[in-house]
Order: sequence, then C-alpha cells, then structure tokens
Amino acid sequence: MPFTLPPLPYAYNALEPYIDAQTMQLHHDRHMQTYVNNLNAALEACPQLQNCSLKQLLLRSRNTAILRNAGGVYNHEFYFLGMTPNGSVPTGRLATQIQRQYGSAAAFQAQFKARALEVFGSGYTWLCYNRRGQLCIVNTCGQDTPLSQGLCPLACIDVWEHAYYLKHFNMRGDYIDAWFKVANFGRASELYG
Ligand code: MN3
Repeated sequence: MPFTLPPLPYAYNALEPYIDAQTMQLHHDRHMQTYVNNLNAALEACPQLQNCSLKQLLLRSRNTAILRNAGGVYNHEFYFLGMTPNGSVPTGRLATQIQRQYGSAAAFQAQFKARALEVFGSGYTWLCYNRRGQLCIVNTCGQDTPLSQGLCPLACIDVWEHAYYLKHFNMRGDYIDAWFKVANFGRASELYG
C-alpha cells in the first residue's frame, strides 16, 4: 500500500494486429488504473490490511470493495503478463500434461475457447492447476479469482467487452482466436514448473 500500476512489459502496439494499441492503452492505463486507485481508496479505511500483498488480500479479506478491486488488479496483471508479441507455446511439463489430459494442443485450445465463449456477461477464462497438479479450465465472474477456489492460475483471458470491442466488436470468438496468437504459454510453462 499504496499499490501502483505495473507497466506493460511490451509496447501498446506490440500485440498488433491481434489486439490493437488503442484497446491495450485504454485497458491498461484506464481500466486497470481504476482498480488500483479504488483498491488504495478502500484500503485507507482498513489500516490492518495495508501491509498485505495482493494475494494475501484476496485470500484473507472479506471486504467486498477490497476483494473486487484487488481481484481487478490481480486478474489484469495476470492477463497482461500472459501475452507476448508473437505468442509462445507450452513447453516441458505443461506441454506433456496438456497432451495427457486433453489429447493435443489443438484439442486443449478448442476446449479453452468453448469455455471462454460460455462466460456470461463479464469475466475470465483460466488455465489453472489443482493441488494434485492436474490442469483445469475454469471461468470466473466479474473480478473473482481462481485463488478463492484453491487453484493456481497459469494463464487467463479477459473476456470483458472492453478487452476486444474496439477491434473485434461483438465477435468474442474472433478475439479468443486472436488472443491465442499472442498468449504467453512460455510463462505458463514456467509457472507450472
Ligand atoms: Mn479488463
């Protein structure tokens, strides 16, 4: 406390033509900044939580404003770090486990896309693993996080309309396909270990 907006690890236009610069700028500088500001404002009234990390807040707090805004910061950070120019594919243990559980990378991608199309309203689709190391694809609503389900996230796509409307309009499926071109599954592979 206070939390600050982490910079994007690439330029606004680095994910073109899949995700446009204007969307990235608005999404990061305005939407994510708002969650940071609102989280800091909510924490002002809770001095006992001011030394907590984002993850600790998400696991310990019962305050709705703190949970929503900490979730907004956590989820957006995960989303932005989870993309990279030109994308990267799963490697090592993650590649092996995807093969084992889903049959192939293409089958995994098809299941992930189907789940992301199912998100009703605003939310995220995540690739996570559970305590036994098994992969799972889960959807979360609003700014809920998979941490509250005891899962460890590896990758996520933000399917709130602000993530894609300027370029892809209402075509969420096109945006999901575009996201796969820039998804950083190299990072997910490192997180899986
Ligand atoms: Mn968003």
